[in-house]
Amino acid sequence: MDRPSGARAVARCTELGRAPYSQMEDGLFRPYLGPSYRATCDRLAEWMTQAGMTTRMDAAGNLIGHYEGLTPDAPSLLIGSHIDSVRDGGFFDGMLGVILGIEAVAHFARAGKRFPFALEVIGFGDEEGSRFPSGMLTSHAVAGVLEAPDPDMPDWAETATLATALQEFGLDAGRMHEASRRGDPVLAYVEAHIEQGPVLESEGRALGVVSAIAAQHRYRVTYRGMAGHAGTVAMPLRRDALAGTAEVILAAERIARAGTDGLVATVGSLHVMPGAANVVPGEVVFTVDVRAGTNAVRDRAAEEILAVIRQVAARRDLELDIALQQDLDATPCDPVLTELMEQAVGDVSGAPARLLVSGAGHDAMIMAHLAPVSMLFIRCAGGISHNPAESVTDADTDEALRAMTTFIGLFERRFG
Ligand code: HGY
Ligand code: MN
Ligand code: MN
Repeated sequence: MDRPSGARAVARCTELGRAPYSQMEDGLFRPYLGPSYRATCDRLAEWMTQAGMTTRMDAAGNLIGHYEGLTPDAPSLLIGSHIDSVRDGGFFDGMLGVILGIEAVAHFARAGKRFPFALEVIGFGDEEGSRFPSGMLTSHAVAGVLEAPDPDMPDWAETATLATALQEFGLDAGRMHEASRRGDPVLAYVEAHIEQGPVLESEGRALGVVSAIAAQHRYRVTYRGMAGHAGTVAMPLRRDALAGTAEVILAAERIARAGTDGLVATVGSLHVMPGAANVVPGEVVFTVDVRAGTNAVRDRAAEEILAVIRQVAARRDLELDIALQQDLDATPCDPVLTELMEQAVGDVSGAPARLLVSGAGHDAMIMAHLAPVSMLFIRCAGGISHNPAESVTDADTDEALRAMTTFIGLFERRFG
């Protein structure tokens, strides 16, 4: 396949779904700054170069491909998504948006087409927070809104700190902020991403246009009780951290089920210590992820869940530590860009575009602090994501590529 196409984009995402581009033997885990991340950046840089771009790694470890505009000092249109993945994730979450950016540039390079703006394809290093407990770290750096990250922040596996991981990668934690594009002539940021939900498939549509991205709070909670012998500690005497956590999990589900405006709450990770069958759990570290279409609904639900967390700690005599790890406001996409994206989708699909709110978070939420943003959604089978069963079709991806190149043409007409 030597020409840009949906099929080539799918094939490339699939190639990157296994070793050496994955840290897992039998699935995909591509953590920020790990060896599989380095191998993936090298492969993407090859494809960027073949597409007529120059490439660089910025101070936060993001990979950037640059397709010159009509003049060297032309402003930039950024197109991108994230390179990292969740553990045992799908091949297309994030990566499809990076690859579609490369395919769109390759399409124009083959035609010898240049624009009054440069096209820059950016692969963000850390969106998922799957290596360090801090998602979207590197788009914060690019958007110029990175609050000095703790260089001693340990990764989830506690094998490295942010500083040592960056150092191994040839970067310096103290200079991550130099990735900032604040003050640069960045015209807009566009992200193509799988929907990760069932709407497009249920309506028989290949593409959708994102109107807004849901608000998010993510907490890391620690309950410390008392480890003890499972055979000898009487029930009334126990300070069982896991039993307490179980109460919180069910309360979070109950509160979210009763909510409105797309409210969802998830306890997704749970670390039980010491984790032995014959020991009363002494300590549990778990996460609580709360999202909704508006900040107000997110905040109300989060407060309700936090109140339960505190009540359970008091009643069960558990020490408590709560850390807010992710605090993302509901983010509307730029109305003018969204209209252009709707027009592009309408042109390629022959039907009025479907607007929808994204429950999943994206780097576009952060890039909105830097420039106007727009997002294109692509149907994924069963809406399945963060799961190796995640899949897209060549045909849908081809339609997405045509929508992206059409959008860039409309963008040139409007802003060129
Ligand atoms: O959690 C999210 O919404 C995204 O996958 N990081
Ligand atoms: Mn994801
Ligand atoms: Mn994603």
